[in-house]
Amino acid sequence: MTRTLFLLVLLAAASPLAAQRYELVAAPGLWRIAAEKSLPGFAYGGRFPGPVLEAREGIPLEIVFRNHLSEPTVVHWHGLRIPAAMDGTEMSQSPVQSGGSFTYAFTPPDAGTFWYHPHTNESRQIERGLVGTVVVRGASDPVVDAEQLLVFDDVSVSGQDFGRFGTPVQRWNGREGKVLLINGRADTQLAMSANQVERWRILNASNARYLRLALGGQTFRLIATDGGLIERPIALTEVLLTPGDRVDLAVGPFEEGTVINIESLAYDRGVGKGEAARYGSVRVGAPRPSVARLPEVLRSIPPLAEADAKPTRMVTLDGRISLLRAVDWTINGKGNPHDAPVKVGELQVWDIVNESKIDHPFHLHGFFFQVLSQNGVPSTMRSWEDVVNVPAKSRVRIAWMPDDRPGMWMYHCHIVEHQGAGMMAHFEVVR
Ligand SMILES: [Cu+2]
Repeated sequence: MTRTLFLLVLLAAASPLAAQRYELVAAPGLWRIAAEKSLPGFAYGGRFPGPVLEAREGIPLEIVFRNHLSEPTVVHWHGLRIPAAMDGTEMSQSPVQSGGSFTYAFTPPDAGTFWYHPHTNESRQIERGLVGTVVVRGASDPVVDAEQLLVFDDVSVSGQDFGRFGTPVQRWNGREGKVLLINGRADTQLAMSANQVERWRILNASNARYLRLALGGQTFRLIATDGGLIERPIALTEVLLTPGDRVDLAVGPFEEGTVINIESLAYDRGVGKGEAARYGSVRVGAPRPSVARLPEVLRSIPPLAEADAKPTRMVTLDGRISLLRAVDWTINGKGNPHDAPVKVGELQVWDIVNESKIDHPFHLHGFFFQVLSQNGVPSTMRSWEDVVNVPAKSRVRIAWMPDDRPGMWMYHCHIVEHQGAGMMAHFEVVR
């Protein structure tokens, strides 16, 4: 008996699998978006954006969530490949009522940059500030000199409050605001040291605004996307992030004294001019020694299917004019349809066809996919994704493998007003 107890104690002390535990409270709070401007927001952990939940690949995570809002909510773990019961949607659990709580417990299987947000009344709750990130670290993360986590967002402001919610224009275009934020603040000034290479983890948490990110024309290297590291760093001067998207960039080295604009280039997603805009800047200070080491090969991603693989399913995105509601957004001709089940272990090749005149960012819950082609043109880069832009009048072919996590899942447009207006489907993964 004593010996067994001793062994148990030893195991508990030495176990590398001890769960990382967090408490997360959603509550009303004042969101200071600029020195002179505060908005009546909703905060996770009293912060805008919410706290960064640090996690490690393969180490259990437990998040005790408490709802101190006056309305129900649920917390969705965007991009994390976890059991269906922990997905945090109204499909997988009852909403957490005001004053209630729910414990999310899961083990993040992948290193990468993920995020959490409500899956109830998304347009209002996300806009009011309910956004946070999960950084899952892995054994093969490249060595960098420093790391910054940048949450890009926009808010529509009217006086000392948010602009009106639920307008017909928002239902059509998604809700865009004129105030552009990085980490909850307008006109953010970042600092970094000359001679160093930083890893910037970037999330576009906007309801609808696309971010065609550029750093004043400077070259940076893309090293990771939604599902973690890509195969090799890719040198770029711009990268497109739809709502819900993440990228990790290796930024620098730059020379001392350089000031670089953090901006979005003009992008026409079919709803007007999509003008260029500035979010903030980064000032490069005195040089410091660098220990950064970016390998030529980050990891290998085995292909799931050839670019011309035969599709097993078609998902058609479209919209139709509604006299009552301005527009209804549809999947395969229906609002919020129930799609056919998929079987564990059976390769899925889906054609996402956008018949409408505006872009839609397609998001699949709980599973990563590879983008095989767009309009028949094979992808030049292999990566794991959970969001992909489907441009107006275009076809994007993806492949994904349902692993053994049966239950109810969903896919939807990540312009959250479109999702709320019907462009969301659920389906079952069955054994
Ligand atoms: Cu959409």
